[in-house]
Amino acid sequence: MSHYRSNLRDLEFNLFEVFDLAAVMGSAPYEEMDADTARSILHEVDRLAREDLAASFEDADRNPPVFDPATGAVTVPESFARSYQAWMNSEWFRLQLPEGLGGQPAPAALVWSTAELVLGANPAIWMYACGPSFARIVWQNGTERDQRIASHMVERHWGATMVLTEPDAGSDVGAGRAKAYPNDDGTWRIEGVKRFITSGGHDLSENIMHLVLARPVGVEGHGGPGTKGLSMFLLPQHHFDVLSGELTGRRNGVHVTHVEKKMGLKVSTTCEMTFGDSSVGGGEPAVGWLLGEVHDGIAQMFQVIENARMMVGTKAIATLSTGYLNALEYAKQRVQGADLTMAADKSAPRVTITHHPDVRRSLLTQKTFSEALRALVIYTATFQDRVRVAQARGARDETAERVNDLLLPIVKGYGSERSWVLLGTESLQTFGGSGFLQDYPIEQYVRDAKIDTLYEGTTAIQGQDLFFRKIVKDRGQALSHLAGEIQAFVDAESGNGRLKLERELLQAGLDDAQAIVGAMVGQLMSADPTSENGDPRNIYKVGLNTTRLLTALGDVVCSWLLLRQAEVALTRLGEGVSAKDRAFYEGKVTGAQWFARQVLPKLASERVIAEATDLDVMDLDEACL
Ligand code: ST9
Repeated sequence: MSHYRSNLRDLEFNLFEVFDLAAVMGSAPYEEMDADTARSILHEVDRLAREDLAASFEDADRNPPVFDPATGAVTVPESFARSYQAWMNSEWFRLQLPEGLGGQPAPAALVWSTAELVLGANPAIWMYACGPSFARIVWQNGTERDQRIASHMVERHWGATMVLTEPDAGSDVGAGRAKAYPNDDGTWRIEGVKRFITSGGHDLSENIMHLVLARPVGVEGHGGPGTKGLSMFLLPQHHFDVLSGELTGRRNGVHVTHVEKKMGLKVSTTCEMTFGDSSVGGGEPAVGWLLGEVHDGIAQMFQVIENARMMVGTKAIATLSTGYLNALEYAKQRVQGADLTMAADKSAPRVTITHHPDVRRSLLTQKTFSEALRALVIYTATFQDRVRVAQARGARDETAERVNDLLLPIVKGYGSERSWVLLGTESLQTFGGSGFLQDYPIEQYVRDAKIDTLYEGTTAIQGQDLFFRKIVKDRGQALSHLAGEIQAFVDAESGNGRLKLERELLQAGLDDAQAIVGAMVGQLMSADPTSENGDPRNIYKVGLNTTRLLTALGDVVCSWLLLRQAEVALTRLGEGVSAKDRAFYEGKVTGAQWFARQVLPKLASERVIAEATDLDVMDLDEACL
């Protein structure tokens, strides 16, 4: 049996019992999908994930890819290559693609559920396999030529990368210095060095398409400072015939010049890439095509980033979930100590650690956070589906667009923080000292999960994005919608009275989170120098609270989603169910109650802290730090 423990039952519960996936299937753009097909896809991907994909998880960590500095070649371990090819050969990646690009469109909620299975089994597979989803962005934004290129990317299983980061431009993408020079034939020549490029080099596909941000030079009115001066270019690793997709045998001047040595996720190559340097490789120029218009670069790259942020949040929860299920399995068979009620009796029978209150606390904490975060991912995906269903009708669902935007930093920022911390402090801890050993997968989970709080925008960036862009710039529209949904749940009197206390706790949690938003808006307004007593430094008060807000809103939304699940579970229990289902649904009700009672009361103190924010920390001399 592999390391991976999936939770198909909970995925199906979310998709079919809570969020009614069936409602979006059977009509455009998901005409070909129905509930039976969706279930069989999930089961098939689950089997593939637990068996073929998970098989190389450990080996690929112990024997990471090898980089040859003399040739720039990167070789991934054979075991991993087999798992990767099993995924690509299954062709399930077509579920993410529109029909025009050879896809078999499936609802986003289903796609992200399959993503959870792959990411939980062996996360780097999903990341190396992102060529088709990047092709989708090329296809959406490109000319006829670019659409042909996108089609080659899909049909020939090419890899792809997102190339933004530079040694001095990490969170601050607008500080990037890579330059783009126009050639006479309409192509562009790129020069510069990029860093932290995921999947930049490997031997898993015949070609890799790099989506590169660079600043055009020598073109009047273009290439100004900041992110808005960046354009997006398509640069293949190997040149190819645009009509047929066949490689021409010529190398492009895009070279891996270093592969990082990392704490975790070791099989995923993180590369330094050098573009168009005459002293590197064969000294070839790095030549590519501009995608769309010259000023579109950052907006286009954010289409990739939004998917990637959703992917990171899904990866985080996938790892937490398998961490929890591994810990649960261990706890159920690990005998240690006597029951606490008999602790004084040294001859009392020894019991499994599931009998100990602190282990129960830990297991329920792991269970409820992993199930809440799964619900958060799928709930967010339902808004992506609303957007696509409207588009298929030739319309726009602006509310769904806004709410999806609002939820993305929570999925990514809150999801990754909660998962990484719980994996380290609760899942690993359940194993006692054994958790520290390589005999169990948990230590690798912890190492592999840490990156989720870092790449694709750190937690600090997610907090800022949430407040400044998704709440202030949005004028609170998405937040009001979400708060309205939660309020409606609080006000409804279903759940046969069993969730009464939890509804009250949810009301208090919602009030606290909204009060934190209110305090921050007040701090922002008091930073306006044109207002009476306005002091620009008060913006620091906002900055001191953005991560707090991210966490507080995450807690409220997650608690609400668990309570929604509990309400469904209570209905099912009332209808009469099998013993196995009874345990599942009872677990849902008790879990939701536990989460509301353990997590929500803490928001009152977060509110007090946010409201009392002053500038002492910012006034402190650096020497005192
Ligand atoms: C990295 C790689 O970390 C990690 C692993 C990659 C794995 C790849 C695999 C991916 C798989 C994907 C799977 C897909 C599956 C698909 C399934 C489908 C069902 N939202 O605020 P301003 C735009 S790579 C949207 O002034 P600054 C917007 O155009 C490195 N757009 O920012 C805006 O213009 P406007 C990752 C946004 O001060 C413009 O930017 N690096 C958003 O200039 C300027 O905005 C990072 O993530 C948004 N949230 O720049 C960078 N925000 O306002 C982190 C901005 O007119 N840094 N735009 O609309 C940041 O995010 C910074 O805040 C900054 C600041 C760069 C945006």
